Amino acid sequence: MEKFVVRGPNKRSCTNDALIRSPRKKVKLEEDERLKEEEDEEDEDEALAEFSNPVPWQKIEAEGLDCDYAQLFSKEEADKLFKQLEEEVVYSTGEEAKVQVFGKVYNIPRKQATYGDAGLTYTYSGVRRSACPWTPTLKSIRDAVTKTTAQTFNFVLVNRYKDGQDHMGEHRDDEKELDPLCPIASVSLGAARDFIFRHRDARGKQSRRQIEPVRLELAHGSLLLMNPPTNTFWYHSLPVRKKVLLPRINLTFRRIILDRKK
Ligand SMILES: O=C(O)CCC(=O)C(=O)O
Repeated sequence: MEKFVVRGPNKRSCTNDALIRSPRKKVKLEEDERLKEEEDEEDEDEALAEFSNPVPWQKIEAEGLDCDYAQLFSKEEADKLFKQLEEEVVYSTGEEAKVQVFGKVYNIPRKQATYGDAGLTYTYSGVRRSACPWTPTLKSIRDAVTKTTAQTFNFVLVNRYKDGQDHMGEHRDDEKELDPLCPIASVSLGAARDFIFRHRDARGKQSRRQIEPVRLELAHGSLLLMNPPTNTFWYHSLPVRKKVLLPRINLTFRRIILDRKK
């Protein structure tokens, strides 16, 4: 997929330069230039190999919705990552494990943790959260996502669902501190769960329009990219699924703007 390909900067030098030099120097310069061009081509091939699509991507599109979905990790890799995260991630407790919705405080129906670059905070559902330092596994998953997407991330929200009773209500990831140009990269490990997008104009009984929801199943080891402007127009949720008996961990990698005026 072309959008995941990163090409190195165009390093070709200006050919006019050679015209004002002596013929011997000119030949030497041309030789240097040819070697450099060959090197540049090699760099470009490496960049292509590194960032070109290693997995079959599936495009998911609707009005104002632009997502890419792929299997990022094999079953063996995903099993190992899940196990490592179970050992490394420390989830919030007490006040930090609550959210505020329309002024009311609720326990969140899952476990949550936030990791990222030093000093970062992220406020959502009325609660401000600080980033814990990256664990080795979160860092390596972040790097795998960056390698595949050519996007950088400085924060991750970890959600752990003990089984299908744990869930996440409809919301948009549209907080002001998120870089609006950066996709949100969602990595799923563990039990497969349904994930539903609903257009903002098609919610509730009073909805203005009839737009079909978009439903996906997020598989073990998968990566879902929610590209802009998806989070402007579409809410998403992870509904209760009583038949799901196994745990799931979801990581949403985000880019927080560093110098946003408060
Ligand atoms: O667990 C999931 O897949 C949903 C996560 C999510 O919606 C979020 O982190 O905003």
